[in-house]
Amino acid sequence: MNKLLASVTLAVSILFSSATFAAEKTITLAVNNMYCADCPFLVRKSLEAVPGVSKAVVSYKEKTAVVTYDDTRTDVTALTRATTEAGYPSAPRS
Ligand SMILES: [Cu+2]
Repeated sequence: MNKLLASVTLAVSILFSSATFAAEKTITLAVNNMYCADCPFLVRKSLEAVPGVSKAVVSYKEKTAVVTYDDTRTDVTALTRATTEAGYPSAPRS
């Protein structure tokens, strides 16, 4: 009984952790070419269109995009490509 309970608990915790922390990552990109207050909107839309991106917060003032994404579905290259194709070349901020 204890053994069964332990394996059920283990299974549930594995299920839970993969669902809750599905390899979610956050990265800050330095974004070029944002010259007016409408630009951040376009940058955000381009990032949110990438499958796997759950959140993109773009700052016109800071010239950055903070992107939350599932790294099993997308990667940094896809994110920078998306903004670049929208007219805003970006790179991970060091
Ligand atoms: Cu603009």
